[in-house]
Amino acid sequence: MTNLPEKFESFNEARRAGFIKAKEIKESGKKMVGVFCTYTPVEIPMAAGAVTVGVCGVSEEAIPDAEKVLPRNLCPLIKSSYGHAITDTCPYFYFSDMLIGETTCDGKKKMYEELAKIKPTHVMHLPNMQRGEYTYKLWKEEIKVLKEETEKALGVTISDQDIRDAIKDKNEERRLLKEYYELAKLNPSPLSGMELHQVLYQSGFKFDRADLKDDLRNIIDSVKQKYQEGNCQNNIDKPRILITGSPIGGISEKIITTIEDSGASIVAYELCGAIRNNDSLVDEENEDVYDALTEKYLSIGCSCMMHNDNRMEMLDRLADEYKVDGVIDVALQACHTFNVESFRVKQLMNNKNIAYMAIETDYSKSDTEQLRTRFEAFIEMIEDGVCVK
Ligand code: BJ8
Repeated sequence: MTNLPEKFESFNEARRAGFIKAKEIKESGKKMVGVFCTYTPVEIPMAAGAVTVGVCGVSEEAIPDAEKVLPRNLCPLIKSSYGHAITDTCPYFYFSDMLIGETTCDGKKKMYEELAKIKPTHVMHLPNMQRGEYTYKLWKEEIKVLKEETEKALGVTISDQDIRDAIKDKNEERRLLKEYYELAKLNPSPLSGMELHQVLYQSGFKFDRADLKDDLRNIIDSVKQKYQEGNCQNNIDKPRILITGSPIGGISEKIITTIEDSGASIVAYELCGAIRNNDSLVDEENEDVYDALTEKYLSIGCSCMMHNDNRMEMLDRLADEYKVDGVIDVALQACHTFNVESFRVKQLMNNKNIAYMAIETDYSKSDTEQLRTRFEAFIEMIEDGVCVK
């Protein structure tokens, strides 16, 4: 990476460095809770004094082992997560005292059944829709059940004040992450797509909460200062791209680097771990902490939800705010919900006259050159003023 503040390095290495930190955390007597999804109200395990960590698999190495149990034509994220779990090759899974799953997609639901055989696993019953009083009550009740299950699993008591403190703490992180990714609204963006992605993704592996916030503050200030000094790697002519769809932690190199090598500037990720879960805060003023958490988490716009208007509204808004020229919609192999929903995203972008392309891929590198050809053609057409539909 070019002209980066030194602090970037600590983010680039956070996931790897976190392996050792995780061991230290466990040795200090703290609990660790593994989570898979943005719908998980992490404030509950945080309120229990636990460290939360994402345990979604991001490499293909463990997939052959997973395929001894799971079908081959399943999402790579699910196979990788399960494969690392059964081969003891994910330290975060290994150190987790408890896993929290959720009834999002079918593949993950069935994987949780298998994971529960090797690790204490609580699965939250997430409604399939976001509308209606019954749905709201169900999810609120589920958050209360999660609190009780976490207390039992970790041997602690969680008070409302503990949850309130965790809400405040997590909101502070969300505000900083948002301030960071919103730097890419500048034209040209001061950040490369990989810098944008790495800080968002790797933040989840910085376990010291105060250090994380300090590092984010420093990196934001440092990027701003360099930009004001005229130090920017992008130029104003690069097409501005928004990435949306399935999580890209396992395909970041293949997607981000290949797109930017093709001459574009990635300015926004409507993805989990990025804008999708950090755009809105939990209401700190709400006297009922469970209501506050229910409102926040139930509004997340993932394709697992029926009538997923929230994602469309967010995409519509982001496309304008980030002055996007093109949208690349990424579905992981066999991710039916994002694949099906791509038609709706395409219609939305067509109506806005924004270039759109959809791809489906997995964790292997075998399609990198094929994707490169497609990205190059897409970006060239944007540069030529053609709205790709
Ligand atoms: S809130 S995106 S983290 S469910 S595992 S759905 S890619 S087939 S991860 Fe997700 Fe929560 Fe939604 Fe976000 Fe598709 Fe694969 Fe399922 Fe996946």
